[in-house]
Amino acid sequence: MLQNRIQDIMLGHVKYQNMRLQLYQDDNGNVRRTLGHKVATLGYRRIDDLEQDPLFLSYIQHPLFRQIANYYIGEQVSIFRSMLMNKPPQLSQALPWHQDIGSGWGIDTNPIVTIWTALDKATTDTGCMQIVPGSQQYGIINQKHFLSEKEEATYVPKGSAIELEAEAGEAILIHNFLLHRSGTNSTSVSRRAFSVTYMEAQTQTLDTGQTFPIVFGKNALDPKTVNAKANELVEKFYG
Ligand SMILES: O=C(O)CCC(=O)C(=O)O
Repeated sequence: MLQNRIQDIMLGHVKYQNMRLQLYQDDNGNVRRTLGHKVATLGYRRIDDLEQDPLFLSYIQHPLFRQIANYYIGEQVSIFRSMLMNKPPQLSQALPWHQDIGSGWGIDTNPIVTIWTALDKATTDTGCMQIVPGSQQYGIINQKHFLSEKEEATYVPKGSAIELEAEAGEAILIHNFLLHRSGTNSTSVSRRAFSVTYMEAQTQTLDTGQTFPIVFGKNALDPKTVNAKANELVEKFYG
């Protein structure tokens, strides 16, 4: 169902106000961002704000994910992002080694819970995620997002990375400090994944003090009534 729904969203058959989309535009990896759906194509790189879709929201609120979020975070839980990461055939690009930390994203806490779900089979050839096992134990390597070349040599020594291949529908729990990257897709099929970062609901943006959509606890979004995202949350792109 999520495979069909994301296809409908990419093709514009299902639309939401205030959903941010990124198109692959050229071979140099330049992306074009749009607010709201503008182009019908399966070539999107990334689509954010999927919690506005009732089906994706129901998945975000899966009872198992609630247990995980309650255990690591507490009762009141928001999401920093809920996004499609797509590596369509021909168009994909590699994503360099990085950690997903608060300051790099412009927020005042360091989330530690990301749940990444393969919407298609993810293999080495389609550009699955790669990780350095245990690297979350380094803590925050730098206050940005991506590693410098020197940091990469230190923290990702040769032979330390593994490929995280996954079947469609398999979900992977990732600590946000875990070093991860993904390669390119050399096949003729797409590699779509859905990534959601859960965090304490009081988390705010560093510049404007905005909070984020609540998914568990008081005032949590409800798939029956989920509506457009607040303008303030889409005016500037965080993360
Ligand atoms: O799906 C990918 O290729 C990378 C995803 C990622 O970096 C994330 O979910 O934080």
